[in-house]
Amino acid sequence: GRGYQHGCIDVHTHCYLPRYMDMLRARGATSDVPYVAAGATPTADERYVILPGEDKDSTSAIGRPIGEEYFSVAEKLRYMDRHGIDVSVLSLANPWLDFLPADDAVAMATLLNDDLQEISSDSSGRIYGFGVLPTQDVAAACKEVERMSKSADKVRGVILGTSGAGKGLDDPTLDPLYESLAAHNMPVFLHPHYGLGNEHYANTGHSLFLALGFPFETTMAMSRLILSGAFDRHPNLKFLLAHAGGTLPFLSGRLDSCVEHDHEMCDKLDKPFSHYLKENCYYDSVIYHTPALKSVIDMVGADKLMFGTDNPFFPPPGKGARSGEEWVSTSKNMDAIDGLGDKKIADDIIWGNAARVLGIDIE
Ligand code: 5CU
Repeated sequence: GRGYQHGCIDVHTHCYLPRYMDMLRARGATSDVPYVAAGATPTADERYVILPGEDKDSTSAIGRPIGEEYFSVAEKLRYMDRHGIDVSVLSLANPWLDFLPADDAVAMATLLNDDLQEISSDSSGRIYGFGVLPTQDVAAACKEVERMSKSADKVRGVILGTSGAGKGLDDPTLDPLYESLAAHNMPVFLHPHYGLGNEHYANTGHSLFLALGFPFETTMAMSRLILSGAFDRHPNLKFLLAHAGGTLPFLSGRLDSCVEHDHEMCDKLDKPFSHYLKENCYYDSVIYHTPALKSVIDMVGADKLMFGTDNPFFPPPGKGARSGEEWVSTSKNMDAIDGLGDKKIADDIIWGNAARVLGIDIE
């Protein structure tokens, strides 16, 4: 182990729960993304085609192999043990329920959140969850928040993409949902899926879509949400931003300046733009680079960063993911935290901040 004082909580770790996998398999290769299709031979892994447009691009059209690391809780625990992770706050991965008709999304959300609560309850404290919401139907999403806050004690927040009810997160239609999440002290784990600037990534496989499109998408969604005044209306609303906040830590000074010099925009907000990045946001550590972590710490303080892995994405090649191999994507994120050279800060990122904010204790 790396000698962390308390243990390790992973706040960015996904699982396509079995019920969701069945739905993806049933969609099959004749449907639009996302879908899961059989492999080329009976013994080959199934293939997962997930990202918008990847089925149309020659460098990504066959998707990626998908195996137990994507959907098995036993495999998740094995991976956690291998990497010294004590607790995982599990979330469904993208694209969640975004592609379903509203009625199907509403029904599926309840079933998946019940699955998540059951898995967590049976895990002896190893697993907690971020629930999923049918944001196509805001009233139903509010009801689901209400229901989870009463009956799903292991669910400590929700994961949201950037589409909201179809018009983005700054859509005023979402106000009742934000109200409800803030009232129930449920943080939103904001995660990208759609990319931004996608016209520039042709013939680059998944690489630039994930490295650039994802963080640009988070940056834009959060910036628009802040400019909409949502955090003035809901000061207790908390967001956990994927991938260390996209590019927000690097751009916060420029955002402050540009907003301040646009009086119409500036007058809409009670506080400077970056105030909300400090008061209403937490950041995961999935950025693989010590200087990037330092820029989050410089912007908002070390008490706002939480360790994440993005497992099961970025696995070792071939069958490595299922044979107990080290995941370099995981150890690199731990190395970046160790590279800060401060044991107290490392302990807070690895354990303390998530434990405090999400109410997690050793069982
Ligand atoms: O590799 C990918 O496509 C992804 C993804 O879809 N979602 C995610 O969280 N990380 C990587």
